[in-house]
Amino acid sequence: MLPRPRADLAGGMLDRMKIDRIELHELPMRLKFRFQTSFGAEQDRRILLAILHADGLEGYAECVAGEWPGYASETTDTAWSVLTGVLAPRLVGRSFATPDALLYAVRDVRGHDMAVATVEMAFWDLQAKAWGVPLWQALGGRKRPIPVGISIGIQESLEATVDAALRGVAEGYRRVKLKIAPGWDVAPVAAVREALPEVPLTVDANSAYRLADARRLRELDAFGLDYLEQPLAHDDLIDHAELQRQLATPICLDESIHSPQDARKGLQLGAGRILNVKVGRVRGFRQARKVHDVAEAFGAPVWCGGMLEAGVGRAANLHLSTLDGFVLPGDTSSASRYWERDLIHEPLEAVDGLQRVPDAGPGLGVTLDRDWIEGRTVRSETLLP
Ligand code: OSB
Ligand code: MG
Repeated sequence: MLPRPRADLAGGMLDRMKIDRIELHELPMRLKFRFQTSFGAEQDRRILLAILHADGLEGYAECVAGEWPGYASETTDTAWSVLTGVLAPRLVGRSFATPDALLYAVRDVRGHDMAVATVEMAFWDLQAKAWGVPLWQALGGRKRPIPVGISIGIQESLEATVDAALRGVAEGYRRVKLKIAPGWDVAPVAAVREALPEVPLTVDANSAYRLADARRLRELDAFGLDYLEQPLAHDDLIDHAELQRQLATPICLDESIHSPQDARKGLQLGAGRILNVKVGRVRGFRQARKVHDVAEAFGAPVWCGGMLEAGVGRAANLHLSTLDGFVLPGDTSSASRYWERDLIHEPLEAVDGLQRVPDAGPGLGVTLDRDWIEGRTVRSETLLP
């Protein structure tokens, strides 16, 4: 099929795409490691893969909801329920010219951002494929190698933590992020800093602290961290702003940011100086791009967070990371760090801490390993008009 011209560049009307059906698949995928954070541990992921069909093309997206509502209120099951019962009836059989139009059709759906993002992201992939352009180009990014770091879960010992950090740096990763929690903070940071005096080092508390812990968190100022990620409550900006006034280390907001409005309020209040952008957490690429733009207006750097994604979600993160404001290393490390085998054919492997943006065709630039997916699928549903 010939690529259609990009109508918005040509100055014409955008073609609408009619969503004929949505396929959902649930695949159990076991991580190579048990990932422990302040909110829980996970190893057995339940990957929700969505395939949108329109005009003979397929758009892919992975839902980033976890198995347990510890990081966010959504789960694989709530997303499945909202996709089948709320979103599909609004979207299947209808035509949309842009992701904005698709989002407008579900504007009365409060929350469930990860479920909404799943269809929005798949629609971007569809549209980029229809235009015959890579997703990064549709998003307005610039193709470049994407610097990535690693996120190290809470380990059983300081030695194991230092080992994991040393291994990551030996593999070329550009930043080390340690998960922390009360009782597991200054000691692992001090141990890793001693072993790696120069490495860009950060910590992520996933909301485990309270403002009353400010004195403890101030001890982290001694280690030259690039940032302290989401120390306080997921729905709090006021106390983050107070804490930021008491810290030298920049705060990076993750769980607190669900929209460009949240980004504006957080940065205006001084609740943080850096943003972690996760496309699923902010309802899709359109809002992720706006969060990026708000941060740019405030002079705040952003980076692309990870949610232990398989290949489709990892590819989406790499395309998003091509926007100019993504200046800090993201969490999109090599797929082989997480999985024995991925659900796409293309290996998404970092070399010297840099990931290539996948380019096996337009859109996301990845191809599904259909046989493997079929063999592993434990639940699937095709949503028709
Ligand atoms: O807070 O960034 C987080 C994983 C699941 C839920 C929340 C977070 C994370 C990570 C993992 O830090 C990042 C990755 O995918 O490597
Ligand atoms: Mg985080």
